[in-house]
Amino acid sequence: MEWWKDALVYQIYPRSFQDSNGDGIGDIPGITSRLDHLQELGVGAIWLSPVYPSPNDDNGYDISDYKDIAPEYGTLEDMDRLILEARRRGIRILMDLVVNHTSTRHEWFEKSRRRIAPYTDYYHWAPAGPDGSKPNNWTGFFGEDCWQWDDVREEYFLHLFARTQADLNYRCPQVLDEVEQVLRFWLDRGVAGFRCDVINLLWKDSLADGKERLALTGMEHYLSLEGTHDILRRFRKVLDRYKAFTVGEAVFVTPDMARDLCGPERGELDMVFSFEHMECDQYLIKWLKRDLRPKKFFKCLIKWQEELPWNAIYLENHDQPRSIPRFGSEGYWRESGKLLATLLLTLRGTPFLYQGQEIGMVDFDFDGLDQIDDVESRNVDRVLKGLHVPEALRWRIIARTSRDNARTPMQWDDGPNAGFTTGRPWLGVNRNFHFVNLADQENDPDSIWNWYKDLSALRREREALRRGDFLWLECTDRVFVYRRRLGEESLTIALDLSDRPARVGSRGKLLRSNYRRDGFDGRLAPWEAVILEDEAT
Ligand code: TEU
Ligand code: CA
Repeated sequence: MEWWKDALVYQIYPRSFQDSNGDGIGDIPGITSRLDHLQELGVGAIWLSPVYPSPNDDNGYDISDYKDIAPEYGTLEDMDRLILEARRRGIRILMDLVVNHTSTRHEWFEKSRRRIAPYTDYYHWAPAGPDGSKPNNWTGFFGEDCWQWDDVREEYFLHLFARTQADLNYRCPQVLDEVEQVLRFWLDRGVAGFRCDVINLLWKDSLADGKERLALTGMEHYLSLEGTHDILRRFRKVLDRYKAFTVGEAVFVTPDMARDLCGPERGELDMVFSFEHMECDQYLIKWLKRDLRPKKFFKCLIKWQEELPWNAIYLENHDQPRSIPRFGSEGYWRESGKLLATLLLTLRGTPFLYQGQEIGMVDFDFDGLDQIDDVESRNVDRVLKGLHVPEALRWRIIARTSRDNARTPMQWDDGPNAGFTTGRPWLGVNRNFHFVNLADQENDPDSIWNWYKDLSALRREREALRRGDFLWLECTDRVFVYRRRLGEESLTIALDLSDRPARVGSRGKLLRSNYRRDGFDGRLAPWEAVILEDEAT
């Protein structure tokens, strides 16, 4: 029953996880060869970022065939084997469902642009205005405008993301049928469910002009609308037959919107990824970063803990910079890495761990834009260049926020290319792999890796950590103290997110600390995290 409330989910970015054939690109046999690592960590499910055929303009989020595996990642047989081998280790597989858009190389698009039935209206097509102007004033997510002219059809098509990611038109009933077939295709092969990409954008109510905004003009025409809820309830009917699980990536959601997407009575999603806690270190948009204000961060976490019965908990994914430089401190790399692990594994909800986080991987150490692959980063650089922003500043902006920070290859050991590939890696390996790698940390009882393993086991042992209530006790500009309680079982977690010692009011039997100490007297060292067993009152 609701296995996903007890599971730790591990996200794999296949391109960067493990290469098995020396072409420099991670692949499915590579993942299968590393399943023991995940089993040791106590992982209950893997979310696989897309492995379908794709021109890779957005690394697989531009899909050209939903029912196959990209040749560089392997074959359907490799996928079947991964599902089987994972199952043998008690690990479920979640596929990435990217159905807001397809690649413009998808057969549906190729036919739609030629007005071949029934594909004619699979996408949002619109003619140019009298002066050749775009159909509306909307702006896109990737720093470019969201209408692309198609010479074949002689109309514009809508793309909220990259120019080669055309938005599907859910007003056309066949589109929904197609997606339901995709769901069944993978569920029949034994996957346990889906992570649903930008799922709250599916339904566009009209293509009318939007309100001008700094970021994303037009979003009132597609953000979490009733049409999307209807689609999700349709999907649910298919999913229920397989008892399948879904987590939706929901951009710009408020707690109210999130509840409507995943409240248990809604019959839509099981949980969502919300973004508000990832916005505590920015001015207005993600490219304008500022120092983290811990109190704002804690308050945001508290708000989402209190307002949603259950949610996905995460600090990293393939779109975000690494968490230690961002929410922790590189000066206290080990301590803050363990503190963030503690936060992730003791909040109420399903924790999602991103590959490399379990060994404290940090942002890339690239020197310039030519080492960056990400389409979003490149677009944003182009836009900034157009605004005459000098190169050094452009690089600072991109380096701090680029999605490639999270996409550098997994650091397995201190051999060539960190054990990721015997060939030339598709994206640079961080040079710190000589001292940040799994093999070393396996041999070090005090490592971040062993801390994750230990806490993951503690979470499996202590039902209060999984199913217990959440109650916050202290929240200051650096200290966060909260309690998880279920029946008689009550645990208190106290965190100091600063380079200075702190005092908290809680006492109790010390279960864990990321410092060596015997008992707890209310004093926290810099970046200390403690878990206390509350004495019965
Ligand atoms: O991301 C959607 C999204 O809105 C952002 O997280 C995005 O990465 C960017 O930060 C916007 O500024 C999802 C996927 O996770 C991402 O990898 C894809 O590129 C995107 O959808 C399109 O499929
Ligand atoms: Ca490969």
